[in-house]
Amino acid sequence: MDTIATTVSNEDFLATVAEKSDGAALRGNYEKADEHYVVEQDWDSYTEAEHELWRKLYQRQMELLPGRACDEFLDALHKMDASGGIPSFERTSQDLFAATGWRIVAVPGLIPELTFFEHLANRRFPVTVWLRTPEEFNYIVEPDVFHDYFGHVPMLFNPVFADYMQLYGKGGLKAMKLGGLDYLARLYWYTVEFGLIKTNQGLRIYGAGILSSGGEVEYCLKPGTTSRHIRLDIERCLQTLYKIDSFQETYFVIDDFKQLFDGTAPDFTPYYERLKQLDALPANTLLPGEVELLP
Ligand code: HBI
Ligand code: FE
Repeated sequence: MDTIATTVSNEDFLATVAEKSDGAALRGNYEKADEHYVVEQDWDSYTEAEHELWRKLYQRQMELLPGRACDEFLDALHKMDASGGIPSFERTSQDLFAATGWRIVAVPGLIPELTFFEHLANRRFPVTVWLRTPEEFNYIVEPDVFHDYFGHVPMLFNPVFADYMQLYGKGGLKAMKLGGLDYLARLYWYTVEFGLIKTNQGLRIYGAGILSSGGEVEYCLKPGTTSRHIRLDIERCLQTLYKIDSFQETYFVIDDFKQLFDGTAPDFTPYYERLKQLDALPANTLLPGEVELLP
């Protein structure tokens, strides 16, 4: 493992996240996690019922995503051949490393921001090892293996997006020193989790939070809803609050993945200084001059 900053102690982290997710204890088993919060995937421990649930989740998404997800996602997902059951992270990591130098690391669930950013900065994507229960088929609070693997990993096969994710990780480590973490979390939320991209055929989805969800795939591209679809401006995004437990009220749209990379390359320090003097914008804001991109 490459050099890593000191991570938050296990107890402090578990207490913090338990507090944040209003007391609900974390699902994962953190006992065997190493200092980078990495565990073994233990692929043999998955039950047939879990593989069957994975197939059902996968099948539901594949009924929704063609024509709505971006080609970069669909092409990579097809090559990953993960429809038959919960995949082995090791096997995928070999293909992913060959494509963009990224690897999957197995984690018990949510991990401290510092450790999370450290992994991204070193081209390691943390994927949760446990799968949701059948009762959580339509909605789950914490990211599980379906959200992390199905939603996030295919996009890491795209070289420009893969570079953006590493840049984001490095930016996260800096943001922690500058008190910019809350702002930067919004950029992650509105791009990596809920981002849309403009194509010749119309808007398409690249955000993992939508790609791995049931209802939001159709909703985010439906004309005439109260949600906004506006061109991504980094500083505007950093200032905008987001929704945790409902469909997004704003979707930020990029022209291409290079816009993400170029937008994240500059030093964000001046952005954070300016934003600290401003109020955050409500999630449904439309500022004068902003154009709605989904008629
Ligand atoms: N941990 N395993 C995991 N997965 C995430 O997506 C994740 C995390 N810890 C922190 C976090 N995301 C967010 O705070 C990011 O905005 C950093
Ligand atoms: Fe996610």
